[in-house]
Amino acid sequence: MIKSTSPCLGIFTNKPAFTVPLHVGISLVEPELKLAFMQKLETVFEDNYFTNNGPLVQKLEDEVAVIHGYKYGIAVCNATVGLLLVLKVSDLKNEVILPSFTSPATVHAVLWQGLKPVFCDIDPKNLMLSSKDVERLLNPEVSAILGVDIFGNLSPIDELVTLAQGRPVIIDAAHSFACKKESKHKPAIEVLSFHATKIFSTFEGGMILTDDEDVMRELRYMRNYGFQDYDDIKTLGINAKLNEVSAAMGLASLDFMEERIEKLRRTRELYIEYLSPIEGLHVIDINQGTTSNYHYFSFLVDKDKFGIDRNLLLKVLRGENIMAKRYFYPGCHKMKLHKPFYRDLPNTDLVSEKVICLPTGLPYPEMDVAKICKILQLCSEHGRKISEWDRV
Ligand code: T4K
Repeated sequence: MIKSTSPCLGIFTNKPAFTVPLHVGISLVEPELKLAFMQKLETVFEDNYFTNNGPLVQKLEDEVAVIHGYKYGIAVCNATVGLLLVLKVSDLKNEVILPSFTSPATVHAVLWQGLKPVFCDIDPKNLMLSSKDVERLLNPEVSAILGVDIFGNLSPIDELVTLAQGRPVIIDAAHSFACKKESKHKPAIEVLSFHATKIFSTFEGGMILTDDEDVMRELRYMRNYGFQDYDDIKTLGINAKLNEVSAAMGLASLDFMEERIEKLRRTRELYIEYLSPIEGLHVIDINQGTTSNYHYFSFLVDKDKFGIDRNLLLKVLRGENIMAKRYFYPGCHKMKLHKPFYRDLPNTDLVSEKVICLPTGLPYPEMDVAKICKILQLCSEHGRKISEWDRV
């Protein structure tokens, strides 16, 4: 029953603001991109070459490595398996420091290698590993630092390399395709994700980036069952290859990246403009000096000032077909499987209880952002009414 005093929200009216769901992470595929992909697909069939280090995979590796300033790119079937190979090739022992505020994929790569994850807290301003906590956790058992670039921000690489004292610093760069920042040091290895929900997608896929020729060679054997030549196995391998259809999508997408990033930058600007008058919403900053890809737009919800908490806000937004996400909740240290590795992580807890990501790959950014922010405005004005609805 709709009461006349209820705000005009989907949870009361059963009429969502958007008829087609808006998803976090999914970028609208440009019609021209579809066409470019279909053309590349033709060449895959003409060549009759579908996988096993094909010509399109090789071209994609070269182009993505250049974008990120690395000598070598090693395309893989997804970032999780990419991380797994990287941890194996790095010959690590005992402990690896990593954030808990990440996808379980990062933690599971560590566990698959029989290593012990040591969960580190984050800086709540930019969600990157807290250098102070890394320093506290370093001990002779730690063999690597695994940083995670979150939401288009980049890990504090100079600080991490200095703290690591010769141990490899590996970066899970699943979120940071085409992000850049001036720095003195470079990670030993980075791993990008090309999942369908990423700014640059090959449907499923990923790429390992490195400057080390030996590591590159070893990784190429590892992703192909360990084969160094016909009938000659050099190392323990797996099937981690990227196929030519995925590579075709990647190559076609490269031409659209600049425009897509600019559209996302503008979308972020609009969100910030419309949300700034609303109390209790704290946008996660992009670090100064970082050129982001602006693919994720995230903020923290302060219930006392905003009127409702993050979880209730999620329900309201879903009632409008705005499929917002609470990346990453709970922190990995609070997941049942990871219980043996639990540590108190106050900043991670604070962020994962309050964080929310809004859709960014919008069909009509100017109109859609205004409409989404209007809903947030209504939430802040009618917190009590919405909480009553939730209690029933
Ligand atoms: N490291 C980090 C920091 C990561 O975030 C991830 C993955 C990894 C490593 C591992 O990368 P990969 O091994 O995947 O290469 C999604 C993605 O599946 C996952 O790749 C990603 N992180 C994570 C942050 O997001 P879910 O469980 O949130 O996806 P899902 O199915 O809920 O999709 C999100 C929204 O998009 C939904 O509203 C549905 C919609 N959607 C999804 C797909 C796949 C579509 O509209 N079309 C689609 O094709 O994990």
